[in-house]
Amino acid sequence: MEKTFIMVKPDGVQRGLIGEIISRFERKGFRMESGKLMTVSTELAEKHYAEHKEKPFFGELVNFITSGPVFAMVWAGEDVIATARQMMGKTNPSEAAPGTIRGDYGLTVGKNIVHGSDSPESAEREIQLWFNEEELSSYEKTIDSWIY
Ligand code: RTP
Ligand code: MG
Repeated sequence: MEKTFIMVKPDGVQRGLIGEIISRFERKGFRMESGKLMTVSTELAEKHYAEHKEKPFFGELVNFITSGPVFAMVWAGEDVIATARQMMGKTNPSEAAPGTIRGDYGLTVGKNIVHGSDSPESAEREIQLWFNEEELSSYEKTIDSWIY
């Protein structure tokens, strides 16, 4: 089953949107496999956003992501990487469609509420970077045997 790394960024945590974001992915039918509230070190932030190292906004990006707690998660499901990106909307909230997380709640490109891996390679890399082995649990939903 495909897996992706999703993170509620510091602005999403401060605005009380952790539950709302979890709800959207849950209701869609995806399965959360790991999740934790944590403060991000500069080292982790720089590794996570390494692809943007040369960009003019890199310093600002690292400062922002380390500015307060984030909620880091692993989600599983068929095509979850691309579907989660669709559900998040475009990077710049002013271009993100209504109905997407960034379209509904984002204000500026620097504070756009949520992160999601952009490819299978990124997902693999980011899950390994943010979670250790004991924190990663895969499970099957057994609800069909509980209700009818
Ligand atoms: P993310 O990695 O956070 O999920 O966002 P993304 O894939 O949609 O966008 P990406 O190109 O990877 O950019 C990473 C984050 O950098 C900030 N950014 N600022 N000031 C700017 O022009 C600018 N451009 C990008 C955004 O917060 C973006 O989420
Ligand atoms: Mg990105």
